[in-house]
Amino acid sequence: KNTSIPQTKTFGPLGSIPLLDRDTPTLSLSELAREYGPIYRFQHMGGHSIIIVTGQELMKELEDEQRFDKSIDGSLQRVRDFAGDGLFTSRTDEPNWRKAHSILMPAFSQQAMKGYHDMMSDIALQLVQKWARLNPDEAINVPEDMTRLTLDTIGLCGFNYRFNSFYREEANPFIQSMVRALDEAMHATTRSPLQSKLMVAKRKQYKEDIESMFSLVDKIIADRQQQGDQGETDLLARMLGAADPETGETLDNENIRYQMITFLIAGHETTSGLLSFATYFLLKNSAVLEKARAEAERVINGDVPTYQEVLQLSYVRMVLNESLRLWPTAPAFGLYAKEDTIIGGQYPLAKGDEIRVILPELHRDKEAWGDDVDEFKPERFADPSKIPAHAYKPFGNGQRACIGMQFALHEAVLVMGMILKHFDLSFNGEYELKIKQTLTLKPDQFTIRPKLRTGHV
Ligand code: MNH
Repeated sequence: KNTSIPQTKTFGPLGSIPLLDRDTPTLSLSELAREYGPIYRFQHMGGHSIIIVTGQELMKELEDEQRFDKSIDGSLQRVRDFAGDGLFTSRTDEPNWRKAHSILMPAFSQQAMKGYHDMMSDIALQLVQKWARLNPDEAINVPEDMTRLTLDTIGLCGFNYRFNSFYREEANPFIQSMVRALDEAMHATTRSPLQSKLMVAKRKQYKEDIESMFSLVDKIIADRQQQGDQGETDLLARMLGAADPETGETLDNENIRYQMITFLIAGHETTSGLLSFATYFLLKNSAVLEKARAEAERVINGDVPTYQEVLQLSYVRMVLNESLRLWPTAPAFGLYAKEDTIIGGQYPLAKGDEIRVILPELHRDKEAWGDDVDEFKPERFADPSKIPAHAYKPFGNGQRACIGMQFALHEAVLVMGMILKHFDLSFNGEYELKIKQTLTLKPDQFTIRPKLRTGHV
């Protein structure tokens, strides 16, 4: 027996768009799930609709790559204007997806993190030294400094380029372009094509931003090709040198440009949001903070943890996992049905139907996590065999899951361990969590007062 999928209420030609908060659309979709249940149809403008899924039973089925594949819809289609057929924005059937995937997988393995560890430590130390030299009345804007850290880390590990964000008040011009272009890509999807056409100034800025991103990245590639291999261990060196084991082909320069822009986009906002939320949760949960701090003191011998010590910070890693459960910083991903099918034993889907998995709700499925879903409890991740895998997808799914997961976690554990070892943390006055959404989520205007505990760094 087929049941039709519950449908959100509509407002004439606007579809269900008025139900969305334009600044935090994903949070609105989470709230609608509480009204309509773990699957519902959301009506966009112009008759186009998407199916929202937030429950683990349905997620189990969506994991089947025979029936479902990543979709490049709406805002991702716009991001292609500057990320092209890079890993994140390519369709699985595009030749460069498989090629880049097999060339780059080894560069993101746990083993490969040994090669990035010293570069990650270099940047982490810059953050810690800045915090150690504050005057007593000075506060730190956490998302801003975490963004400095993650951007500089991917710049250095990616292509031996120093954004030097800790030495600037304003964001680097490249990043200003990237953030504006991403913002435009997100907002353009809620405008009609005619509205977008009319915004002449925005379109001009968008074009300029894309050109400025291309020119910086193309120059870095050209410089490297000119100077030749100097023994770099960064991602660029691997992209220029490595061939696809199956075909023997290497990546062309245009695709390398798209991969670099992709790493900058995918690699910095998400990890910085993770570190910011984790800091927030630690401050909110003093027993967790104390346990994590004790681990950092026990495990880390010097000022900076070694590669091995990062692997031993297992409780810190659990804190990050739990933080990604409650506030997954990449909060949704898209799939489409490869053929007509039925999910949940009753809901028919047509070939090509678009699905969005909304993670903050999936991660709060009570059947999977228990009634205390809203509580911050890193202990949920103590035993890997007890993690409900279908209700935990912060890095996406299957072959299209995040290639940078080990990179993000190594970097985040390293810096969190250092912060815990060196500082006492407190809120800067009252703070009530407020979420800011770009393509990713962050705690908005979150400031703290770090106080150096160890003698000096
Ligand atoms: Mn990442 C894909 C989350 C860090 C590079 N990433 C994804 C997806 C999620 C995701 C979810 C799947 C999206 C989709 O299905 O449309 N990523 C994260 C999170 C963090 C993160 C939560 C940090 C925390 N990601 C990183 C880092 C890098 C990176 C760091 C690179 C240095 N991510 C990628 C790339 C893809 C991706 C590249 C696309 C992989 C593919 O489809 O082959």
